[in-house]
Amino acid sequence: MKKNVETFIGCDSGYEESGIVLFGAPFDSTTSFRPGARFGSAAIRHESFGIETYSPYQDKDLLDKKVFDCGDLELCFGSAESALADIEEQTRTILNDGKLPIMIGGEHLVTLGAVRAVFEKYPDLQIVHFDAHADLRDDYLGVKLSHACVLRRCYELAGDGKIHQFCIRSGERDEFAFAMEHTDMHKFSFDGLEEVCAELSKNNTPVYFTIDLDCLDPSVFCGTGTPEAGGVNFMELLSAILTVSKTNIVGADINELAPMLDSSGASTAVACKTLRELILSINK
Ligand SMILES: [Mn+2]
Repeated sequence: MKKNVETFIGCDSGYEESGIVLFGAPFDSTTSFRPGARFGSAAIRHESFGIETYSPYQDKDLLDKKVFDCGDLELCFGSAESALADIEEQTRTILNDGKLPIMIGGEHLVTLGAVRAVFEKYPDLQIVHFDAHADLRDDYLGVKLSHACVLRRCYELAGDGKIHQFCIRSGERDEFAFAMEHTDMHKFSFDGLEEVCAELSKNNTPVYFTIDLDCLDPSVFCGTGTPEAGGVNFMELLSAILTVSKTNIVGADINELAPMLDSSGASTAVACKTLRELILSINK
């Protein structure tokens, strides 16, 4: 007899033997528009049984990899700082055990907790960021710890020119001005990604890879808090993930699925497939 414990499909190896560790960060307390991302990680795990473990794109199978899924963290909904501290601690533990963390959000602020721990281990860290939104506000309604500010907080750790942003098509004028000075922003598409990743690979630079699923067009992925027209399609995202996978990824996340906002379930299925391809693409 075995316990009936739900993991992402094909990710039920033991902790010791696994190179990749999945965990959920079900937090959405700073969502500005439509909440629900706190249910993202559980929905991805549950609905993953609707997809295959095998990827015909990569000719790889999750059953051939050792991946441990430790479920969702129990995060304090009222306190962003407390939730981030728990995410940071979890990420630090996984890294110290020589494993690669992949976090399933949650809203995008959760990325900051993981990046804090990854940056501590890899001070020369660079970040590859897919998103519709710049997320570079200094504060949002006076609050510094908001999903709208998450890359600005990451910038304060990583420094000038270390954050590579793609598909960005929404933000305040000030955020785009800030990006001109301080980040490597590529608007609307993945143009320039090959060159950025070639440069990162050349120097074996440690990379944290954060995918806000709202980089996808709402016609592909509408189950999200702040959908933004004019996004990329799934095959473009897949191709971009495979490009980033050639770099030295040391941590990753996918975030901003709010499953209840798409009653068809298609957005959750898209998130599951994206996560499968991300896991399979990482050579660990
Ligand atoms: Mn976004």
